[in-house]
Amino acid sequence: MQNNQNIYQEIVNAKAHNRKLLAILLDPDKIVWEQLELLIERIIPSPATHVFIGGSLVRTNRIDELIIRLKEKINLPIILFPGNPSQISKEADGILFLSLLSGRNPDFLIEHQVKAAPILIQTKLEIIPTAYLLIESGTITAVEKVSRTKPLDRNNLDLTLATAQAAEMMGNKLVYLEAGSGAKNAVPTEMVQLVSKNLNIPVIVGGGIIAFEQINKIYDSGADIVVIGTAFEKDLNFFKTIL
Ligand code: 1GP
Repeated sequence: MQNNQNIYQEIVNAKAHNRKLLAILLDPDKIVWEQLELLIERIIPSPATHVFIGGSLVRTNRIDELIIRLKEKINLPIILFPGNPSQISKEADGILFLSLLSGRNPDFLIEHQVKAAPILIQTKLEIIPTAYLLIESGTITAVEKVSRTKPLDRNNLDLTLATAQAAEMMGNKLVYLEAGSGAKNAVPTEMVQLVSKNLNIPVIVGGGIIAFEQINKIYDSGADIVVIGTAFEKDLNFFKTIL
């Protein structure tokens, strides 16, 4: 399988050519192992350009195994999207090295990162510093509970923009606007538009995106990567249907 040495550069190139990217998010705890072959068969013809692996809390110790199985058949970069350092796997190609900048909990601003650094230094993972901004979405999400942080007000565009701008100035290479897995309301398109327009770094948008039109609207608003988790998890034919 391909050796993904330059995941971030590929994302930047895609942005430069207005080529939109799509990540399928797999939560290792929610994998139905008996259906893994089917899951893989559905990912291969899908429009996915990346596979993200992670969750707010992951209990299984089968992350390595999952990635090895995926890599046997899927020729896409596999990127960790971890809720904490226990979800690091050397089998992946890269990691979103997240800072939860919408919140003020030091564990998610620096503590987890300090714990992760000595582990990551021993891997070949491509490390992509990513500002993670949780946006209020109508209900309390798992990220909010686990991180014990408040999301940004979905109507406060100025504060979200200032947070995203600070994230870029701090050297983050991506901004992830997150409504939360299974969110009732996705990130507002006006917010995506404002942040994308004012930043140079690529913007990822995820949480509560369940329809084809919604994906297109978010791309049209300037998002570079859309993340689909729950919709595909609930219906392995999701991409078949929307195509
Ligand atoms: C969650 O943004 C991702 O971290 C994906 O959300 O599960 O709602 O697609 P969904």
